[in-house]
Amino acid sequence: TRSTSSSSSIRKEPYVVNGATYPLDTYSNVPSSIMSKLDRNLHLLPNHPISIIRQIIEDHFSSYTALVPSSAVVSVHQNFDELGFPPDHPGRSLTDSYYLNRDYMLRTHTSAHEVESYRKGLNQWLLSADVYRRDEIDSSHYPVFHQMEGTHVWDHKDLHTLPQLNAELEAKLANCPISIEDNTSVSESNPFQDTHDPVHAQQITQHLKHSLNSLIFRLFGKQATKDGEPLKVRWIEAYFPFTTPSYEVEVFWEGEWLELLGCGVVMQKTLDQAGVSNKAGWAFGLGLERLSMVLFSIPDIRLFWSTDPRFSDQFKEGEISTFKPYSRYPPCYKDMSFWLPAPSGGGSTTSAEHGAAAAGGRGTQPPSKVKAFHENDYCEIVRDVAGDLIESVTLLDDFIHPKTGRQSKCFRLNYRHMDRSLSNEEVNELQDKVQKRVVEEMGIEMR
Ligand code: FA5
Ligand code: MG
Repeated sequence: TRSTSSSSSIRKEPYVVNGATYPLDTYSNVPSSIMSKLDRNLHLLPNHPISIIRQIIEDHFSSYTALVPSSAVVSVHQNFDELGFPPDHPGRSLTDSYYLNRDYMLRTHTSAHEVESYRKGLNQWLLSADVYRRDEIDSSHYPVFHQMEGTHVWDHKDLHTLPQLNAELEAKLANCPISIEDNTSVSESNPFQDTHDPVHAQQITQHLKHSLNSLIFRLFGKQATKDGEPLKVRWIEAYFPFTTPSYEVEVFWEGEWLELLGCGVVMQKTLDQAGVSNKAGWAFGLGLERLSMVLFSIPDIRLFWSTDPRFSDQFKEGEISTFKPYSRYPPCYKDMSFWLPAPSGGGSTTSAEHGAAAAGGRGTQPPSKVKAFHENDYCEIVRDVAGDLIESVTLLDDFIHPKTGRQSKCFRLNYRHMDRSLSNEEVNELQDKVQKRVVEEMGIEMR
């Protein structure tokens, strides 16, 4: 019989984190390569770009309490249930998230700490942490990244101060050289909440937008004009189970729109769970790597994990500087073609985005014996074998045999060492290991 997840066949010992033991079950799917990232804390490392950006944001929102959670392990309840994620939300699936077991997981977003933070009675807080998602492999995706959550809530009796606060923020933004496009509107699909006075909801939304625009101004101020053109930022409508209305903010960078953050007016249900029903306000969650890559011109997300002094010596606390690339060692690619196992229903999806609407039929049930092929499972094995030596995995060919109906795929695995040249023998050895494991664990057949 085949194992029901990609790593339970390999792992025999329960997970131990901060002295707590998490017994394995059919959900357990965190490989040791990921477990080893739990104590890296790049967001707290002095002179690291992720930490520099964190500090600048904390400095900008100086009246907000900066929180750091103790561990990346949260309950499924904290990460999803408490925030109103429906049982069949795609983010919950074993192909998209890391589970220690059916009850505990590695947080997929810093929002997992919203309710406990509101429960502390804080009205303005920031919280930075490492977050974990199973994902594809390329220059902007890594299974561990860092987010910062920020919120500002008010006691209902203090909401009357909002017009004054908004006026102050507007004055500060008056000479902002950034082009901010906002065509969002409040509509049936992105409504105010029934329990909110629409005037207050509007003022909270304004405060959210002004606060984040002023943060963007602070971060991008020096590069506000690129090649004579003002930097372009846009607000778009979004959906999250725990906010409404909801938005995302994107910046136009290197020819495309790059998503920086998600945000919205906090669902009253979320505040009720924390025992602070008398409050209302907003929350955002931003990607610290996304901001750092743009602000420091860092071309590859794996560089953040490098311990090469040619990387780490380039950055200094409080300063946004331009990364000077050092010569990279040559890449080496190998292709792998295989037949997929016969399908058994279940299907596959691709989105781990936390705004995604629920997709049918993919709850937290452990998968059936013959699992549908999912690219994230494949990439995970590649990463477990090759670690940071794998630069990208790209689909070259997807083919269905006209007679047998069997499906085959061909992937190109691009290997590169950050600090030296890889030999062909070394890469062949890695490729062989990957091949062996995917045959054993995914039931596929090499062509
Ligand atoms: C969330 O994670 C929500 N928790 C954000 C939120 C918080 C909404 C509070 C409302 C209120 P999302 O999955 O879109 O949403 O991720 C938020 C940000 O994290 C993205 O905008 C992006 O900057 C960053 N991010 C998401 N996925 C990745 C990834 N694979 N690699 C690097 N950064 C990522
Ligand atoms: Mg998003």
